[in-house]
Amino acid sequence: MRDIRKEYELAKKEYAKIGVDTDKAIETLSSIRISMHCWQGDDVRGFLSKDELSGGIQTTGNYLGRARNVNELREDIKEVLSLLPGKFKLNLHAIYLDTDEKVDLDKIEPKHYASWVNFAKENDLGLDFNPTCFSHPLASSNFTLSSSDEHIRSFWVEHCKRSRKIGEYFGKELGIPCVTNIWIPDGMKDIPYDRVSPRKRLKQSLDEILEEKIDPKYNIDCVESKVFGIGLESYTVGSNEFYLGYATKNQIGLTLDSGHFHPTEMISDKISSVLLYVPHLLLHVSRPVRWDSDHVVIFDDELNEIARSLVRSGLINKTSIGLDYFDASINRIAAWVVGIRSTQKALLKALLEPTEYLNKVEEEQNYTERMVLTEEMKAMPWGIVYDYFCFINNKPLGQEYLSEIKRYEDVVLKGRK
Ligand code: RNT
Ligand code: ZN
Repeated sequence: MRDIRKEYELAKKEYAKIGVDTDKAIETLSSIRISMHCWQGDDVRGFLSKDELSGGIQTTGNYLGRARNVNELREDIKEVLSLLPGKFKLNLHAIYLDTDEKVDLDKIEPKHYASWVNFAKENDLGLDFNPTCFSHPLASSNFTLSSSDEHIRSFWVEHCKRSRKIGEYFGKELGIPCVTNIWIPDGMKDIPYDRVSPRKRLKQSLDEILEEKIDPKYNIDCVESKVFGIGLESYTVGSNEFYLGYATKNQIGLTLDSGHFHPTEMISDKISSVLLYVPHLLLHVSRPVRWDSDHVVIFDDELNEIARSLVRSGLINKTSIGLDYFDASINRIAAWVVGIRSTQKALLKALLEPTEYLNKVEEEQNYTERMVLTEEMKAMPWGIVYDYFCFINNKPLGQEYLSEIKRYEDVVLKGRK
């Protein structure tokens, strides 16, 4: 049997030697609400219609136990939360509305999401929101906010306007700002002739959507770029340059998704640049494997680099951290738990650096000490500090949660045929 308190005391002493306060790192980690994406639980299907997932994104796999309705999804989310230390937000898409009414996306209202607010209150969660501009008959042309068809364009403008109001409602109800993120799939499979007109229309649509001022105390607007989607390989209307310019000019938030750049291009090095120009950053932490494949987030180099960028630059307060992946080939509860715990570990590891000291060392151009320290820090006992964080929150240590996930699979998930 491990004596985790004793292990922690030893780790704490080791960190004290390099001037790091482990208690403080745990306290900071506890204050970061990672946003858990609801769509991992049901392969991005939602409850609006039976329409297939579209828009250039794809879930692969058919592991048993997909949540088929709002109750099952909530049951799963609660199961995940029971295995995680810390506080969270829940990230909803518009298609996860909970109502008996037959409402289309241009008619959604706060009341259709009221039960999620209750759920959030019961489970001490903040809420984030996303208009769903895909998996819908009016998105079948692969043009939404940039459509040349005025009927289609205005439908999506209305949907996005209403989405912001739902975000505002969440923020007011919960006292935690809602981040409302606009991502659209708009683009072309083959080479466009006219690259500018769709972008002009997207700009116009965003101007209309954002016309009503909403207090960022309640709702923070973000826009998410992409390099390409499946079946949309040749042209993406909402490119990085498009949204970086738009967010800077209009002083709204920018979303960086780790899967939305060229395969060797990392988002970690973009954080400190873009936050000089936009007031808020939303990260969609994902894991691209050769393309925007949305694999489960793991404790890899880029995840660590993202966490370091945030912590070292002191920019964590201007950043929201959301997860964005959808793997249907493994137990979905495990997929969530692994991604969230890995993200917490990366943040903690970064919080356990002697940041001020290393900044000074670097300023003095003492690159030898910088190298020695950053290398030696890699083998510091940060894992014990994470275990202790789990321990004081009464949550499973290490892989202990696997047996509970197996039990849940047997008792609950297997019954979902
Ligand atoms: C798609 C974007 C977008 C979606 C979610 C479901 O490439 O990453 O954020 O994954 O909104
Ligand atoms: Zn994303």
